[in-house]
Amino acid sequence: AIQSLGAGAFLFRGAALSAASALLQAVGRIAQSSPFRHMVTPGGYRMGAAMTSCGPLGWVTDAQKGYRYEPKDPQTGQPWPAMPQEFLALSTHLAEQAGFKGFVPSTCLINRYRAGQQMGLHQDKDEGDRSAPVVAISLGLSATFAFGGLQRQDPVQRYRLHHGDGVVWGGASRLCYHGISSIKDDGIRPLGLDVRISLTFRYVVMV
Ligand code: MD3
Ligand code: FE
Repeated sequence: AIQSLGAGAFLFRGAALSAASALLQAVGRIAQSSPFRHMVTPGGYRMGAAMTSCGPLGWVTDAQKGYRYEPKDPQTGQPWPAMPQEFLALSTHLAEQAGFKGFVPSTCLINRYRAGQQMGLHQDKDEGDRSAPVVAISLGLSATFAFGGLQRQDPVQRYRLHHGDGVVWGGASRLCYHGISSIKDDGIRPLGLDVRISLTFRYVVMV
């Protein structure tokens, strides 16, 4: 079932359910090479979600240089782990179903939230090319996703995202403010996970 969340935004309930355990195994392998870490914003705040990346580029931030994409993991000095084939296949497939043909992500940013962690309202605008959508897959604990407008003060709509759900954000939704409310561990732990993992796929052009 595909649900429209607004211009260019689509929710695919359960789209990653059958692939979920393979995706999580791949996340485990990626994290062995490039571990999850809490990065620091340009303003000096430690981020709540722990992050890692795979693919040709990875999103990083630190207090010195701020938000950017890097071809190597600054923590290991090595290139990011390769994008697993099943990541590529699923993200390209979901993008196509949402009307974005030929989506090939440059990176998958992997966010890991423990209970009590959140991600404040923000825009994703470090990617250079904003005609490509962002594709996101939720695994593990459920989350409440807040989806606003082009201005921070615009009203938000809230959606629950569950294990296996996929979302595509393109077109007019691409630059909308969004965030994740504090994660609750309600005891419903798909595949035994006591964390939420989100896979966010982006196409990045370095200028
Ligand atoms: C809507 N991650 O990594 S994924 C992020 O669940 C991020 O970890 C959240 O926001 C998470 O930047 C939300 C869904 C998502 C991702 C990108 C978007 C929604 C978006 C870009 C534009 C609009
Ligand atoms: Fe975001």
